[in-house]
Amino acid sequence: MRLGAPLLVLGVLVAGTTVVPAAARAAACATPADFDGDGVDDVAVGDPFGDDDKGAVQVVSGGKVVPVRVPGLATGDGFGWSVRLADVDGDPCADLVVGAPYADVGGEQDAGAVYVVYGGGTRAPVRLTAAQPQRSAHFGWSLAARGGLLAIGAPYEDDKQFTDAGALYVRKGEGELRRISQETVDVRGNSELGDQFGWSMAWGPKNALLVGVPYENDDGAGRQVEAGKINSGSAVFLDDVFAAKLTSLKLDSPTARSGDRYGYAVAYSEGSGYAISSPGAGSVQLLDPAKKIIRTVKQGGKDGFGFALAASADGRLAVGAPYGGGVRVVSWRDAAEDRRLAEAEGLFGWSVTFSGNKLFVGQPDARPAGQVAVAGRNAESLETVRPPKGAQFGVSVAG
Ligand SMILES: [Ca+2]
Ligand SMILES: [Ca+2]
Ligand SMILES: [Ca+2]
Ligand SMILES: [Ca+2]
Repeated sequence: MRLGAPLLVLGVLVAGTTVVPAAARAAACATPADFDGDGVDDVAVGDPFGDDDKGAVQVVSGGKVVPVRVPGLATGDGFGWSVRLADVDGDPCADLVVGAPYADVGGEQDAGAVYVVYGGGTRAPVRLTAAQPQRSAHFGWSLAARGGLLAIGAPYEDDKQFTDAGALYVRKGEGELRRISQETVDVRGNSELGDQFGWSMAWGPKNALLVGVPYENDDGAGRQVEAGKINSGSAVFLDDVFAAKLTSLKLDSPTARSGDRYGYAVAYSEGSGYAISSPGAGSVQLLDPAKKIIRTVKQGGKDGFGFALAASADGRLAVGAPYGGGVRVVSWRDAAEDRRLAEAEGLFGWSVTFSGNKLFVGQPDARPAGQVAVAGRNAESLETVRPPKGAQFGVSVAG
């Protein structure tokens, strides 16, 4: 199959009706990670500066690299800055959730939008925005999705008078978005200048959500600004984001050092537990499902270790260190299983995701237009996926 062959046919919205091509109607998605209905698990790759700077997402399916189209993108939208693969609507096909955090919404510059692109080609894409779009909130900067659960980060959203304190939005199925910030009743912590609550998120068991707040300052109780340990970071566990009365737990940076950015990336693997990174310190905490810290993996802070995290279904964690530190794969259960992929060019490890037994690693700065490296579970050599056309292919990856 030729790279870039336009095989993916999405529903096209024409004058308010969805026109479904006959070929698309026949799509029968065979696995939970099959988006295009060819029976092969897919991985989505974001290129937010691709397609003449509107942003692009390509689906890697077997040997094919196929662009995903949505109508109405504008220059500078950053479509593909974040991406997740999940079955949002409960049909047999996986769907894509794509952030466009620089999209202008209702006249508000860079408020941000998120697209749900349904797999199988039977439904038109849906665009989600905040109920009150705010200039430079960057809604869609971060995403977490599992089945019908969707969380959307807007870490640059102002909360009350606190600039860039951050907020997140959650929904179940196709219901309304619920907004949560540190000022929401019973969420631990306070909104403060530049906290960037919602920078990272991971769904835990049931409706639990782990939220990274990497630019939080460790400054004791109460609300203080520009004091204490600047950008030491924190992480907030929300037990059930749809409960009428929220309950939560806040963990502060274990190092309490300025610039460690605890919570920069977070992950969860069912049955194994949570992971929370501190790229400034170059460390990643592994916690069990009861949120007890069981292990801290360290590599030092010079190479951005913990910049990106991805959890596999079988209890492995990939840790990206894109500034020259390669990627490490560690296990919640057994330290002897640790493995390392050597450093490679182009911000190798900027993004990571598992798909079945394979690990996909973004190299968005690789020449000429970014690439993604694919590692088999035990294979020594990496395969490389490149887009037919692009700018920084691999800024985000999702399997
Ligand atoms: Ca597929
Ligand atoms: Ca679906
Ligand atoms: Ca814009
Ligand atoms: Ca705070």
